Amino acid sequence: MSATMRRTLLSSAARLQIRTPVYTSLKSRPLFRITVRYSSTGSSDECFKINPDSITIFDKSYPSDTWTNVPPQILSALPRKLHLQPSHPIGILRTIVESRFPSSTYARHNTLPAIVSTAQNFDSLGFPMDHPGRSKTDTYYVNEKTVLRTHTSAHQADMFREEEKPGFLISADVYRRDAIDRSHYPVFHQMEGARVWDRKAYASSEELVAAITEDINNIPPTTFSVTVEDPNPPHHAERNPLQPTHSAPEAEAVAAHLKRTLEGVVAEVFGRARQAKIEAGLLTPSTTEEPLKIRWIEAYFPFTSPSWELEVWWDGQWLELLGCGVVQHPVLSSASPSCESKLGWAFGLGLERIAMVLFGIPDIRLFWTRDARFLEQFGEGRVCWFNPYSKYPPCYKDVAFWLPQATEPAAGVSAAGGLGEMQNGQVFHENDLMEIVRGIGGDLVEDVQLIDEFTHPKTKKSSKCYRINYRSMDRSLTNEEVDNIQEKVRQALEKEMKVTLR
Ligand code: FA5
Ligand code: MG
Repeated sequence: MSATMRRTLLSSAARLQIRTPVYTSLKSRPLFRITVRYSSTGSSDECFKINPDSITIFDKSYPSDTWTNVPPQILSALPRKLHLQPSHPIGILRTIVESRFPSSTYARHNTLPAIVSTAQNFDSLGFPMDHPGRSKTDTYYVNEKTVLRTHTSAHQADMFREEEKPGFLISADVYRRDAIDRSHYPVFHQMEGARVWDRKAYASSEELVAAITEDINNIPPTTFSVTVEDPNPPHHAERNPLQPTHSAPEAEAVAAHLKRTLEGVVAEVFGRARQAKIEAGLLTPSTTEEPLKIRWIEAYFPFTSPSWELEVWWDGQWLELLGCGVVQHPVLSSASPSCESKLGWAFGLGLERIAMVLFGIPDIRLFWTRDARFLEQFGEGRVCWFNPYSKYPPCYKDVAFWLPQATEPAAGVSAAGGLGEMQNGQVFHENDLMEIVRGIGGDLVEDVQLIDEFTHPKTKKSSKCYRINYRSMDRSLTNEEVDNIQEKVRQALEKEMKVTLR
């Protein structure tokens, strides 16, 4: 293969590794803007209506503008609230996590509205203006100042301001434009937790540290054992710095409380998962004698420092469960003057990823099915191993195209207005392709993978080939039906993304 011709065949494992987490990367990407217009309006039983100049959602009207990019099928998910259904795997898991947090200390918030301001979702948390998470390619905008929350952290500042208890727990649906595969869906559920201490209640920093350390004893014990790897120092001047407002012993005490709390959550959840596997005959009881293995790794979030991610060793690989850290003092002090004297921790965990291993659910789309064969397998307060009712045959179709040539971005579009990958003067953002495929194929799309890309040595034009894998959760698809969808996808890619089909 010549040096000028770049041709890569990417396995799905490699694709997973190259994807960067939304809120941990700060890489800057060149300007790119795409406008996808959706003409459909919600049917009469929908909670929304898309009008020419506005969107009405739950009877509230939002003027639309050049930022508006939220499509009807995403708005349709707003009333589902899987985390509030007591017999749904997401609701069952939410309740298990809650059981680790005494309600006397941690207030519960499970019905906060999904439509938030950019101030709540980004500004209150100290996201820089050029953070990729603000981009239209990553976030669903109702309009310039209004988004579907991309994480439960959007409510942190409000909770710090309003909540009288020293801690809170939130569970909620969150929305992100993202890849399509078995573990990514544009709507998923998160739980946010936080705990603060007020310096004013203590005579000295030593007393504060002693009180936080004493509180570790109040964390409820678990019957399941875990081994914890925590190879890094509790903070590091460059990689994971202390905040200027915290002494080392203060930050270390807060971090220890945070880590012991979350280790308890993981021990409980994965201990129950093992039991369910034994009951299903998938594990021998002797395996339970090996403790679960979890590890802490250093991370970055704009709203915590130091920060970590927690991973669990499961089925032969490390699985990322959550992000957390010591709350950035400006998040507290800007929330309210009464929070100026406080310090504490926060975490955010993804419920789907955990529920998939807890219940043995092989595909993230299953959480959204209304098929009784799925729903009837689960009961309130019970963890059981999912018994697949059937697996229908997959059908894949490839689409190959040349990328469009770059055009000047429209005047007045900020750097956050659309970020794309620039290749030899051609622009392309994969999430826009994912969104088009999802908009047409809906839940019939199992995954979409880049299988081939190269740059022509003479023209320098770049080509990409994506494989779209179609499979229904509930029935067999006909070839004709899939051909039909694929043709619509091809037309939409040509029209909306200005690619040249090959
Ligand atoms: C956040 O969303 C931060 N708000 C977490 C946080 C809260 C950090 C408080 C510090 C303090 P992140 O983007 O990594 O971080 O997502 C958190 C978790 O959500 C991930 O660990 C993962 O379990 C889950 N998650 C993220 N993206 C998806 C997705 N597309 N589908 C399913 N689960 C996802
Ligand atoms: Mg992450």
